[in-house]
Amino acid sequence: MEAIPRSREYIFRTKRKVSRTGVLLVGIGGNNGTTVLSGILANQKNMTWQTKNGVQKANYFGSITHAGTTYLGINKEKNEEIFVPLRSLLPMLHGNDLVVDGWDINDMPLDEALTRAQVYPYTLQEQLKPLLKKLGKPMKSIYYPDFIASNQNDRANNILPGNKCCIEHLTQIRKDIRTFKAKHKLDTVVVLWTANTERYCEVLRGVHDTEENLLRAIAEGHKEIAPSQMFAVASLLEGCSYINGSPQNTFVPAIITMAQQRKLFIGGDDFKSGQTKLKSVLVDFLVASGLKPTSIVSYNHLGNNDGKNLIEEKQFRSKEISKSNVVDDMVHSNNILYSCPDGKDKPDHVVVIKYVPSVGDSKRAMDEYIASIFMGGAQTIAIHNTCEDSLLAAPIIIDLVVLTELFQRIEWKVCDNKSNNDNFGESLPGSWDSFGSILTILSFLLKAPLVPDDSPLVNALFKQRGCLENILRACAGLPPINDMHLEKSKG
Ligand code: NAI
Ligand code: DG6
Repeated sequence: MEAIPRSREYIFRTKRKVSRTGVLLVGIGGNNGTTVLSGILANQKNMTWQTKNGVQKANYFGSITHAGTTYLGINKEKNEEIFVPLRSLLPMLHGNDLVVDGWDINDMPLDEALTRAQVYPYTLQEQLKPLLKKLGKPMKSIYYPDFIASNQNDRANNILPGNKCCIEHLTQIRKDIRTFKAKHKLDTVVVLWTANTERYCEVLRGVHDTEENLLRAIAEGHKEIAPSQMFAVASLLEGCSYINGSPQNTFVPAIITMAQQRKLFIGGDDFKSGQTKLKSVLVDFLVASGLKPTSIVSYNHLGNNDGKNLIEEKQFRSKEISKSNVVDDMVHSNNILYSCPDGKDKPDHVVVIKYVPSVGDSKRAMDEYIASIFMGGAQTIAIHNTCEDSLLAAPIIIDLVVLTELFQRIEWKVCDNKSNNDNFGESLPGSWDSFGSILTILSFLLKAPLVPDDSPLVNALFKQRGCLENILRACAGLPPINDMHLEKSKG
């Protein structure tokens, strides 16, 4: 192969005024919904609470935009590495500034839903409850029973009339978005799905392919239109970006085109919290070291309502797909280890999820990795990861909103006069343009990143972080991190 070095200059510009932003959560009464809402309230009020280990303060740990840093360089005097908060690079929303509301098919008031979630310690719950009580109940939602597990039926007591899609549902959701925006005098609203995992919809020509067909199918009450698609359509029609925190295939071609035509963002799918984050680091480490993963087996058990919903085959299948495709890029990156052209030597990858009510939100994830090593040896790594699932997901939700708002303010172009005129066969913006509607830059936060057809799918966690970090750095006029450390070389 021959590679020809070329250079090209890009210019980025960022509007500095942060928009007043609200987030509407679909599924606000669930574990993630109440955890993220309460976490923001606790931070806004600087809450502290007593634990057996001492006093705990509210924080935003787990949020890359609030607790992540970036390397700035070394100082002259001592050759020390200097790191600065990632959020100091560009004007960014703060979690405390977010206005939150949402819908749920269950009418439990939010203060009671906080208790139901069993995520926060009792003493913190007691401080949060009066604040949540003032917020009352979630807005009524739409419920098409075929899309989530039948065991959720008894939760569905806060729903708009009708059990299949219709224009009235779309109209009401759009009205809710407009009312929320006006009530809080917001510039920007992001709608985010953190409701139950739905089954995949069957993607049909004449239904899911164009905006016109989709809107007609909605009006006709087509059975393959999922509630999540209704929310996505309503959001885009209201000029709002839409994020999918669950694994289902909400983003059918018509919805992608709707976003592209309106220059709005969509991002998904499925929050990447614990087990998958670790997997996308561990497999990267093995493959990058020249070790060949041959089997990956991931067991989970959890006892929250998410686990209950995933008991049923179709909902489990959505999650299984999203959890299983997360090592493909790393396997593909090394054809020395994986040399079979038909992919027959890909690692075996099995995902098991079991519902065990007594562990509640405290999910157990057990993984076994076997890798083929030097001279036919085998390395087995076993991991046991215990954590409140919602405490990992909540800061990710905040990041998704903060970054979506930020990327709405960024534009870029290729600088004509300094670029090589040859565009290497690519179509690149010569005039100011925003990022494409499919917000791939959010991949670090999502298990099954949605990418445009012509873009590579990257799952390796630190490549995803590098993409995000380096784009933020570029916008601030800093070079990408290259880890060559030439700046430290004295010789
Ligand atoms: P949850 O079951 O506690 O909350 C979901 C809420 O959505 C429930 O209150 C339910 O009543 C509501 N709901 C269901 N259908 C609805 C609809 N059509 N409209 C409005 N509300 C509806 O589940 P949890 O733990 O909050 O998780 C939420 C989603 O996030 C699940 O799909 C889960 O798979 C996904 N997820 C969670 C992660 C985590 O670490 N907690 C990570 C990755 C994804
Ligand atoms: C059991 O796997 C339930 C799921 O909702 C997960 O807890 C969730 O998707 C988080 O998965 P991960 O792999 O990102 O930790």
